[in-house]
Amino acid sequence: MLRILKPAVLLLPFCGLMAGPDVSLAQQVSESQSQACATLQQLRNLTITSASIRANDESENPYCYVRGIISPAIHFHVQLPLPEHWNGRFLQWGDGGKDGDLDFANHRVAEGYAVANSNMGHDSGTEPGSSFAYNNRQAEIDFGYRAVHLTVMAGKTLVRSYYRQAPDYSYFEGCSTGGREGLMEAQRYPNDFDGIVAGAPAYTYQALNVAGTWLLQRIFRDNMIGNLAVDTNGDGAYNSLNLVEILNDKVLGTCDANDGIIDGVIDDPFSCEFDPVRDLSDLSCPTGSSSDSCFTDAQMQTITDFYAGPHDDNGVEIYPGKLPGSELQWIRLFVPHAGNRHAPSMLTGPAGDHMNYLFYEEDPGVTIPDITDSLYQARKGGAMPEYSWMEFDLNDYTSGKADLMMSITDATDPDLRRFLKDRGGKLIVYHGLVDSLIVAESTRDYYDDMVDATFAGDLAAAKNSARLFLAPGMAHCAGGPGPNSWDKLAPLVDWVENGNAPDAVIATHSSNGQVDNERLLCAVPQQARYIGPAGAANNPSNWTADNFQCR
Ligand SMILES: [Ca+2]
Ligand SMILES: [Ca+2]
Ligand SMILES: [Ca+2]
Repeated sequence: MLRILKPAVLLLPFCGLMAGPDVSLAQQVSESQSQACATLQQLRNLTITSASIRANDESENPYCYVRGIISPAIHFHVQLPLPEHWNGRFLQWGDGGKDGDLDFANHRVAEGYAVANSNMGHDSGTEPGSSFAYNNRQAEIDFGYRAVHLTVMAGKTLVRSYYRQAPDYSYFEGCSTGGREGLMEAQRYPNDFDGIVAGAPAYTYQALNVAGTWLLQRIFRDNMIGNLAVDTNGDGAYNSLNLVEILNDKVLGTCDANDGIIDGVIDDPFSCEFDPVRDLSDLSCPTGSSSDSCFTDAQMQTITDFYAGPHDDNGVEIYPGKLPGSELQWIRLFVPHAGNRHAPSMLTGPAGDHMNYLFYEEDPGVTIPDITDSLYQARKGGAMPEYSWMEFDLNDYTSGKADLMMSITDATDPDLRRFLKDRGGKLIVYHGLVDSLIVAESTRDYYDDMVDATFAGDLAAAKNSARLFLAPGMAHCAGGPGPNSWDKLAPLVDWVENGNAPDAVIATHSSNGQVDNERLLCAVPQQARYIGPAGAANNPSNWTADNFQCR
């Protein structure tokens, strides 16, 4: 064995130089450049576990890749462009979902940013979903706010050591959980960044998980009596999604044209007056029957619940309902059907185990064996009692049982004076109007509250520091029937460094790689109005940014 192993070991360095990606790395990086990166392992007061040159699949330029640990369980990494490629900026890259891993932002590294990200204090490989938070307050605090801030501190320390200067500017970019992180930073650590872009922020973290769990309960109730997918041949598989399509068609028929353009997108869903009971009355099923072309009373109740959102037994709204026009987004997230094996992504993802581990001060129990089994009776007692999402009582939210966890996970403080005024920071918030995971109405509410608390209600003054962009037809952070793609960071950098406040950004929608719709997204309260060729607003060839104006 030794005879075979020995030459192989001796050959390894040569293999590294003569084959694979290391060839180009060796050619591009000098010994002193490699050494400058590796030296970061010696940094005092930080636990650095590795530092070496790496290739970037988004760039021809390799970069210095650093990993480290912050006690007790935060793992972080920093992507440092070589000194001659650094643009002088630090970027904290936001996380998604419950995170638990290291996220790369190779495209930003290619642009010259020094980028940091953490696992938020837990490893999703060993503790998937919310399970990291089972009787673990430290992990909850790290997930809530501590991991991001300390990663920023570590990242800036590495920047100073590697480039021998502090970053000229520091930014945060993220969506969803990343959006929550951005607002959390603005509220708790106002000196970390010069600019923050927070997309679809999960900032009312507990309330939105109440909403997700409750909507699952509504659609799974009584063995799925109100399911919006239909089992058309009685074989137990909910195979048809026709009713959701009909509902969406009805909503678009009521409100799509209100903005002057029939394009499958409702520019202002807040003013869309769609009443399912009234507007679907001609489509109710004859008593006792069911098909995929009519709505039963139970299905009508589900639809009403989705638009209304969760309220406690005293009628207090816990979270806004879904906006009209978002119906097709409900399918993937909430509707059990054959195409998702009756396991919608809200159940297998964020809401399925949230109440087990991340909601109560003391966790009520572990997840049931099969999370999709809504009829399962959780076993109580013993060392590992079970708890099913079906038994969650939303009154626990308003009665204060989530108060401790809200103080850790929620980023609801509307007073941003320290960040926006004392620090002079800039904030861009964006949210898609057909986002059905996190509802844009909640983000609009935060922006309004922030204007009140930080600028005494003066919107014009607020817009000098913080702008909100609502994207018609955009789903959760990306996708959807409306324009949903643009560079989220570039307008913020231009604002911070050149004083160019963004009145609008140009967003595109693509099908099969081709842009087929382009619009201005306007800073609230303005909206994009068509100013193109008269009488031709419905012609898709006129859906270009220069045919619109913010008003
Ligand atoms: Ca991460
Ligand atoms: Ca429209
Ligand atoms: Ca817990």
